Amino acid sequence: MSDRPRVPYRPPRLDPDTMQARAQAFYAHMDGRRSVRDFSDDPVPRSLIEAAIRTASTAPSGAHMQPWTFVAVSDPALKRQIRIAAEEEEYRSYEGGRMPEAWREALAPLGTDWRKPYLETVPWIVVLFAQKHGLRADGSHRTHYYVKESVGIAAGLFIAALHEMGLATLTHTPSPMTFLSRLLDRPKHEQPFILFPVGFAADDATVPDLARKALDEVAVFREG
Ligand code: IYR
Repeated sequence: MSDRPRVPYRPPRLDPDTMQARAQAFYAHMDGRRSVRDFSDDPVPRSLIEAAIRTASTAPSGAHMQPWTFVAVSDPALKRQIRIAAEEEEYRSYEGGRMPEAWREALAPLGTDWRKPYLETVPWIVVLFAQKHGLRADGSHRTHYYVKESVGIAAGLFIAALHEMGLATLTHTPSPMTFLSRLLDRPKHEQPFILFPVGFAADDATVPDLARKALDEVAVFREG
C-alpha cells in the first residue's frame, strides 16, 4: 500500500424513495437537453463559463492527470476567424466531396450544412483540447493515460453543467480541427477535441424531431 495520505469520503446515504425521485428528476432534466444550432447573442457572464469548466474538471481521469485544456473565447475578432476557418473546412467536406455519401445520408435528418453562423452569434466559443502528454516545469514529458476516455467524460460533464444553468451548446467537431491549434495558439501536445458554441438558445430556436433509443436498445441486464 502507498503511504500517500487518504481522507474520508462519506457521500450521503439517501433513503430509497429519495433515490428513485432524484434519479427520475435528473433523467427528466437531462432528457430535456438538446444540441442547439440557433443561438441568441445575449451575453453570458464569464463566471458561468468558469463554473462549467470547474465542473467539467471534476471528471475522473487516467491516473488523475486531468489531461484537458478549455480555451474560452469571447473576443469577436477571434470568433470570426474561427467561423471563417471552420466554414472553409466544412465547405470542403460538404461540397468538395470530402464527406462520403453514407455520412451525408446519416446527417440528413439533422439538416446541417457547411454554414456555421452560430460561431459568431454565440457569446462564447469553448474549445476543449486533449493533452497527449503533460509537460513538467523542466520541459520533460509526463505520460497521460486514457486521454480520449478522460476528455470525453469531462466533455459530458461540461455539457451537463451548461444544461443545469439553462445554457445551450453543441458538440461541434469541424473536421479537420487543426486550425483551432493555430488560431488559439496551443502547443503541439494539445489536440483539439470538441468545439462548444455556448449561449442561450434563440427565442425561435428549433431542433430536429429526434427520438432517443429505448432503454432495452442501449442496456443489457444479466441478473442473478
Ligand atoms: N462537422 C460537420 C458534420 C457533422 C458531423 C456529425 I457525425 C454530426 O453529428 C453533425 C455534423 C458539421 O458540423 O456540420
